[in-house]
Amino acid sequence: MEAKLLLVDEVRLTPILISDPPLLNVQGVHQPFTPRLVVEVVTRGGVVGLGETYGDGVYLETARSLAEALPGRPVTHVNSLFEPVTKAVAGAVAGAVSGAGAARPEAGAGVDASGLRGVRTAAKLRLSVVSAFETACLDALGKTLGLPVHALLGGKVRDEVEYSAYLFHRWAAHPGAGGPADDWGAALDPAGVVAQARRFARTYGFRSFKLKGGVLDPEREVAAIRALAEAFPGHPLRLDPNGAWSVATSLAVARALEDVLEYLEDPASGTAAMAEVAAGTGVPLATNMCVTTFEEIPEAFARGAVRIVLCDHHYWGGLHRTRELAALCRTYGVGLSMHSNTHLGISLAAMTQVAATLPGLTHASDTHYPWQTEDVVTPRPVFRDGRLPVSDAPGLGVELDRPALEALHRRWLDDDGRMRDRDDTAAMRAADPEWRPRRW
Ligand code: GKR
Ligand code: MG
Repeated sequence: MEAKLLLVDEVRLTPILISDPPLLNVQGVHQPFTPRLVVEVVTRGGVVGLGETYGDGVYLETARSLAEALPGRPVTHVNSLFEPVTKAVAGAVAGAVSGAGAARPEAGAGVDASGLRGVRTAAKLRLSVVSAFETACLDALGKTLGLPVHALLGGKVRDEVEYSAYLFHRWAAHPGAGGPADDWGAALDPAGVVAQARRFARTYGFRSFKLKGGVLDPEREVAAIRALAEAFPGHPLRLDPNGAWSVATSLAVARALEDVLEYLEDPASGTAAMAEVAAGTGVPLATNMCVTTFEEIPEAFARGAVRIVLCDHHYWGGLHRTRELAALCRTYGVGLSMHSNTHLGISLAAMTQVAATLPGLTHASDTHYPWQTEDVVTPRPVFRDGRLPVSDAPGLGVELDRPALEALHRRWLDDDGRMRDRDDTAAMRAADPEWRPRRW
């Protein structure tokens, strides 16, 4: 193999808008359409590698700088590929981050307002973009060598990856006319949540269930988990209000559900509050909000704030760095699960490939994928018994559906700008102009 065939020839960036149902969270409601970004890294050998990440304006802007700088660099050098490039764009990104925070004052300066992934920083934003390029480089390298991505990460330790059903309180339709529709109907009480879980179990075979909390009063969310425990005795159950509760409320919920919860995810906001909750309950606490960077690990682990960290290759900076996080968790006896945000099949393939290589992945991974009615890969992945098979095909093992990509890009081009940045609070205010995020 001639080394120059592995040099990047061209990078194509395609921002898209994908249909998203009206799922409720502490920040508001999902918009009718959510931005994602598809990255294609083309090698001089003509091989195309795929990556996917958040598609909001600041991510796109950062991706454009990276895309310009990559041609001529080898896809094999994922450890050093991005450093000089990212330094060059750091200033621009820092400005964009403070700008985004300022546009959403109720979220607080520097707080991630739409993705609920903890504090928003320039470094994290940059890593979220780099991750899509890293994935695309690994996909291109794997396709060139005829090896799956998991082989490039040291090899799989399992043939299937287990996912959990991601349950949401939700409306039947988006407010106003014209948004996308689905046939799930509303779920705003325990019976609605159980019906949703039954459909997830019937259709996909999921055994483990996570309910997005921070939407209704905590007693009503406790009742929903109790109803799930009754409907699915012995199944792993999780509740995640994205830091919406005080320490006292978190402890009351933990007491009420201690006999049925697999874990309680981000009941309170920040390491100090999480440590206080952890000290007062035997229920394991998990997070994708107070441990989202390597810098946040020492304090959180030293204070015993969390027993499980949810990894996410997007904001941890790629598949290699996800494995570094896993090694740290293993060293400190902290469990590992996997976080998700609205995503398509390229990300799902990357999640599955890296999950297959993590011996310490002790919990079923989150995924929003069953909520998505559109995709840019073909054929669409199918969950059986709550699991996805780990592909041994070269690269990520997915094929781009170019007509679908073009259609979703056209939607992005035709948008008047309102959907290009995900803003769950603005979407909620379309229904209730006075609405403000609540805390209990
Ligand atoms: O999709 O509404 C949502 C979730 O709340 C998402 O934004 C979170 O990042 O799924 C995530 C979580 O586990 O916190
Ligand atoms: Mg969470």
